[in-house]
Amino acid sequence: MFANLKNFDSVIHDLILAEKERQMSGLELIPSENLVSPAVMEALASYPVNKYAEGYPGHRYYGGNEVIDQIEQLAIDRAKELFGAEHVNVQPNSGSPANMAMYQALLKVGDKAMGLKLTEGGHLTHGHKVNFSGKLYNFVQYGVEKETELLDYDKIRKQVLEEKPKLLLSGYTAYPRSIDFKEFRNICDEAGCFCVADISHIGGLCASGLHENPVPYFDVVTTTTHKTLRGPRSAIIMCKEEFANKIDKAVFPGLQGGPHEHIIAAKAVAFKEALESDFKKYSEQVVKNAKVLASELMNFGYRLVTNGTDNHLILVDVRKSGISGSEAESVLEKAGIYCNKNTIPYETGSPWDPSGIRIGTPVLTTRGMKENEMKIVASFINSALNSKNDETKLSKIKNDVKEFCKDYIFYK
Ligand code: DSN
Repeated sequence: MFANLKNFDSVIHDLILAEKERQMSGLELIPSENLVSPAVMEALASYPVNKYAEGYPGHRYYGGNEVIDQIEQLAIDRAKELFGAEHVNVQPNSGSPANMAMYQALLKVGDKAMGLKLTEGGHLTHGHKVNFSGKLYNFVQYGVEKETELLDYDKIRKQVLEEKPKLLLSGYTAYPRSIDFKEFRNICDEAGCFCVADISHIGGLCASGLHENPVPYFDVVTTTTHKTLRGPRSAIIMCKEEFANKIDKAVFPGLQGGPHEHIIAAKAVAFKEALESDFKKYSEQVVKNAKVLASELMNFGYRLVTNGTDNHLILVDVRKSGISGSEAESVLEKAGIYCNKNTIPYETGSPWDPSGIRIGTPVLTTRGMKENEMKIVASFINSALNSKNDETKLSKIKNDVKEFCKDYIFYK
């Protein structure tokens, strides 16, 4: 594989293979990552990469798009079927531009919108002041409850009715519990505002029925395609027909230029995979694995935000175990276990040195691991965190992790 690359640029070739080796010999627990299938990988490195196709199927600013149109239309049709969407735009290059296009379609600069605070599970593009969303729009943030670390829908309703935003955003990046999308729809109906969601993290779970799917009854829903959905690094926007024109115009010409059609082809392949019955089994296993990993960690004495999980992700409050989130991330990395430091609700640290780590099960489940393996993974995590000052022990754990991973090599 990669013979031409090896011949022409052995440095990049070797680095690419070193990254593959890292992925296969360690435990990737970052919940926003996954492993694409070889079929998706092949579509990614393929001929549509060469084509300019500004516009949409049947309406392009360049000639020679008769094949590209078929690829993009298949991606659209499959995404519609997968999520029960009236309209889908498959061109956004990633999650942030998808959200940018959604806001551009529905809001004017300066309009009021509401999203969950970053430190309590929201995303930068959900209104944080350092991000375009917080700079261009008047974002008011809602939070989770201090005691339960859960959303309180009555409080959110009250805040929405007081603030009167033009748009209410739900869907999060670090909320380990199910979201009551029906309740969000009711709140938006009462308040008369746009009802939108960013389901980037739980997209695959929504598609396979493991989480309530807001797409059929929300105004606009964005999702990345590379997390639980297990597709290429990219995004889509789904909406009701009445918003279709505004969304399409916001993506192109409003924000992006030529769509990345090789990635759109890979998205179409991923959607075909997600429409198959195996994907539902995969999603079920993702959730089962997360529940077992969460309960094993609690058995070891770790405090989890909300004391568990309903989805694919777990937030561990590691400060209670005498270590900060950034230290924990780096100690685990030395043991070949990859996670990300993360703020927890009512954070007392900073985003650079927060109290938590965020872990999840999409990658390990793709590699074929099940409940028993999660028990072993929890014990690797616990041993590594307990060996934080012992480089020799951490390097031994890294070797043990590598041995363990040999039975779960996804890319041969
Ligand atoms: N960076 C993604 C995540 O890790 O959740 C969200 O954009």
